[in-house]
Amino acid sequence: MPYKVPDLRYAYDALEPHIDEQTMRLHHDHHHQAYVDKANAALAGTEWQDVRPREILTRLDELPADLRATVRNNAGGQYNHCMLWRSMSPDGGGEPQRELGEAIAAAFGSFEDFMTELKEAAVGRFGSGWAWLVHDGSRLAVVSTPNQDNPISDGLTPLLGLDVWEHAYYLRYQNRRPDYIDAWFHTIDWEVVAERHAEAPALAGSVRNPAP
Ligand code: MN3
Repeated sequence: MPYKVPDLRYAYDALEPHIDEQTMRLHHDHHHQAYVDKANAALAGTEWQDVRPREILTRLDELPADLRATVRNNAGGQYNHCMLWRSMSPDGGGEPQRELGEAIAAAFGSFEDFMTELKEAAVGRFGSGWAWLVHDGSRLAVVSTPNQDNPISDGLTPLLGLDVWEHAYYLRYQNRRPDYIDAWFHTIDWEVVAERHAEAPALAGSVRNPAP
């Protein structure tokens, strides 16, 4: 099955004023679509065409050398953006509760300390890339990646990804990446992140110890 761009669960303007409608239209309909089209073109007719992005990204070293960079960038673009749209909500923001809230406090000291660390990772990412909240199999951590790389390729389980490509914010925030990040925090759907957190230990184990 070729990859496809999933429909948003909310209207393009539903994340206003934090993320503007025009950015959402361009980002979802054009930037994300371009990753999907390039991934499908690269994978068509190969033994990898029916393998889901999540699995491909854990097995990049098995890909033929002439496919690897294209698939890494574009299957990565597909996986990262599917995660991103699901992570945002018009009812987002606030703080995670219960197990995820406690795990964040245990790993970072407090929710505010976590926000500071994620923002520093995102602001400090030179050029294009992402900042992530990940589960490493035992606890939470913040990492950043260049381009469309996903932490899953390093054996980590991503729970939340913050897109700091200029296409994610330039129309409204121009060069003010920190202002975009502050606004984006108001869109995070912590219930979705909590669901990923609940599933994370099993997923991390399966990546580290793949079935034969
Ligand atoms: Mn993007």
